Amino acid sequence: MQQTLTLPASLSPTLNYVNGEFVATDKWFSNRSPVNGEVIADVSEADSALVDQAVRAARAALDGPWGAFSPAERAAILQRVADGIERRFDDFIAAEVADTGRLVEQARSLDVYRGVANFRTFADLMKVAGGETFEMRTQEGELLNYTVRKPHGVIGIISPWNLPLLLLTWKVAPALACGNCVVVKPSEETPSSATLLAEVMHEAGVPKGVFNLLHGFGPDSAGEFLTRHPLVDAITFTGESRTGEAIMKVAAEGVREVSFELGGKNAAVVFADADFEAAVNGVLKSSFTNSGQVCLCSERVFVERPIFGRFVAALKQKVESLVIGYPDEPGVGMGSLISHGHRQKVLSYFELAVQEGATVVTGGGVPSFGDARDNGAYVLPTIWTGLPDSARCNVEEVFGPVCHISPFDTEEEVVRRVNDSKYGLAASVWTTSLKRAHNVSRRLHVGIAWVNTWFTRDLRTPFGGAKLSGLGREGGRHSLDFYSEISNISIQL
Ligand code: NAD
Ligand code: 6OD
Repeated sequence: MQQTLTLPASLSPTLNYVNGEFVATDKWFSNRSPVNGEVIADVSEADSALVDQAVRAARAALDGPWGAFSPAERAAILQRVADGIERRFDDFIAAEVADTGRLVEQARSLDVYRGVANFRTFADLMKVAGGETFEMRTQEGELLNYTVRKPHGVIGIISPWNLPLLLLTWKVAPALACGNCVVVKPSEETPSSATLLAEVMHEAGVPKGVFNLLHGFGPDSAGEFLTRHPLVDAITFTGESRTGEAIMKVAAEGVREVSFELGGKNAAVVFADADFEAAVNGVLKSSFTNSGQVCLCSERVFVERPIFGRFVAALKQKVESLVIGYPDEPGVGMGSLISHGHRQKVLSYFELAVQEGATVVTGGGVPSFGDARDNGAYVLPTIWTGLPDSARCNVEEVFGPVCHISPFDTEEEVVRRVNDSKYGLAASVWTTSLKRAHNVSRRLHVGIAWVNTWFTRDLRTPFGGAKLSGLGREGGRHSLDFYSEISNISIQL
């Protein structure tokens, strides 16, 4: 089963999209399949001249027809973009799967599905977005205050490789809904679905310069050139916390606004009163979905002592029954990691865990297939126990299919241990006690706490992280607020 390892023909080679045209520079890099290590496309790397051209095109488009579109007209165009993704659903799945090695089923039900939903949601929200009004009496008479939303201008959007289309469109859709123009730089590991999105934007009649796409790397490449460009008014970034720190320093020049969704070291907390089967299946999902490469994945699992042994045994059995293989093979439950480089990082944590004294309950190595997949970026799903909370493997984000399980005795203790982290993105709590669900989830220092579920998303809700996990919130009106300049009009009546 290898047909999903090829890209739609229009992506060979993979080009930048600037001012309504697909363009190449004379610098190229290779997009390699993480499934078998083969080159699947050559990608044009944007140089600083092309980045400048893209940002200037975006600026100019603000003064063109786009600037005159009403919110309802912008919403209609976003719906056309959603229709366009739906029309080419299979191409998007092929692009996402070929770049990442993820399961076809996941690309269908999560990645591409959410790409469509992001455009539809922000189109709908923009149509009903209101403002604030305040009336007051002064000595001179009645004063009426009301707010209006204006676009910031040019938004620089930088996204990671782990959920490429989902995370890119999560930012592009609200930015355009609010009337901005965008210059986007997807991860160098995943240029394909973003390029298909450019094709859809083109077909949907998005005016030239409104959506621009640049390929390349971070430091001293397209990412850094974009964030440093003085005509970029605001930057929205998803990726590693360290990269966020670097971008924040750059954004300080010109006091530009930033929105950051960064790393995590998320916890799952399983109380003895939980629905046992639901909790085991929930943690299987929260630790191993997308080979553990979701910023929300639980790498720290805390299980109440009376059910600890039973839980470890049950999760081990489920993990060992996950079939690893080709993305479109029936019955496969886990694909590859994103790249050999990332596999090296994950394997270094597998080694470190042993040095730190972990018991390897299962996994800890690389699977062997006896075919081309041995050249891919696969690792075994892994469970550790026995490490102290202070071990590096319990402190640092691995971003792979791995979790450490520790026992706990009291609610107080587990809340303290979950919160004892530099990160604060997400947590999931498994319990049948309503009182405990409320009490524990509100005490966790995270941007989102799920109870008896994980990664279920209502796109109207705020999304983001505390501490090293991010800055600001996106989702619903929080996205509209970030992507708008809100002005107050104050009128003496
Ligand atoms: P990364 O930070 O290495 O790269 C992300 C993007 O930033 C890429 O497009 C990259 O080219 C670009 N980049 C890198 N250095 C840059 C620089 N100096 N200036 C401008 N751009 C630069 O992250 P990654 O490895 O692609 O993604 C994995 C990380 O993202 C994990 O830490 C994960 O937790 C995090 N993440 C967080 C969320 C969230 O919502 N909080 C979501 C997804 C991923
Ligand atoms: O669901 C979302 O909106 C979102 N931003 C998810 C992030 C997942 C991180 O990998």
